[in-house]
Amino acid sequence: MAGFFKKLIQRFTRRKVDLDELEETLITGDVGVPMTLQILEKLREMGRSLEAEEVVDVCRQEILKILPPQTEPLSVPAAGKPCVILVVGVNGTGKTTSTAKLAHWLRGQGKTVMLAAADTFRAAAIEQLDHWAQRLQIPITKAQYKADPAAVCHDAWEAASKRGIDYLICDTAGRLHNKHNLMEELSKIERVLGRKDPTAPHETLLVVDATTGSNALVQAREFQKAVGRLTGVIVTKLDGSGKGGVIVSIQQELKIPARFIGTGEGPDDFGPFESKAFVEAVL
Ligand SMILES: Nc1nc2c(ncn2[C@@H]2O[C@H](COP(=O)(O)OP(=O)(O)O)[C@@H](O)[C@H]2O)c(=O)[nH]1
Ligand SMILES: [Mg+2]
Repeated sequence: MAGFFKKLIQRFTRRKVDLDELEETLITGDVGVPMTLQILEKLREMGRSLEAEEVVDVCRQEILKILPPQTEPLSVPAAGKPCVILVVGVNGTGKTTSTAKLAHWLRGQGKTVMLAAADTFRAAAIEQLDHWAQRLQIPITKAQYKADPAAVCHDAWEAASKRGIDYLICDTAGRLHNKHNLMEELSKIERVLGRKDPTAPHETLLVVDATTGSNALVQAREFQKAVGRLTGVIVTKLDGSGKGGVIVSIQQELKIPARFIGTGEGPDDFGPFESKAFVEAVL
């Protein structure tokens, strides 16, 4: 993973860091304007020209200041009721894959899990999640193509609750081009789940694709506005791209923490977000 810190060090070998160039590098690294300004101000305060390694250290420290310290990656289920996680986001970001990976990860933590195929808008989405469920041997609740997604979540909740399942993870549709319907659909899912358990859904996780850069920030803004209670972000496709700066801008602007990261297409290419590892290895 060649992150932009590494590129920065390469770029400024054998010469002092030029702050205008640094500004451009930070902006293209998707950390956002506020963080870029914060870093530049810090460097100006230091009042001397710096080597690239020192600059990278300052960047890391400033970014770590705004990322939340390590917390539990997910809410804990209350006795007798599943902890419900809604997985939302634009098509192609990795919702279905992340739903499966998250289930697999939770099971690795000794939890029981059920999947709900609530993206009924595309037949392929139901098949894709079902395929993962078979492969990973995880129970799934699914319905026909074009079935009511809220009804799927309702039935899944009933089944999960009856079986004493710890976590119910609902994969949802992501057709942002029909935003109004999508948002209506999500609020209906929330209402239906809320009738089963007033505290559900416990988590609404937005999936964003790191390689889309600042588009991910725009998506986070839109979903935050429409859904109103995103509890975290799953950032996918951090493998290979060296892009992950958007984690910083989403945290800083919207105060939504990254909770999990995806680093490949396999079930184990996934894990909790760790801020220190992130600034050291990903950026
Ligand atoms: N390289 C890589 N590919 C990913 C990752 N997460 C998902 N994908 C791929 O991205 C594509 C879209 O994923 P999918 O889960 O179907 O997205 P959805 O439309 O949001 O449900 C698939 O080809 C996935 O295998 C990741 O972390 N890394
Ligand atoms: Mg999908």
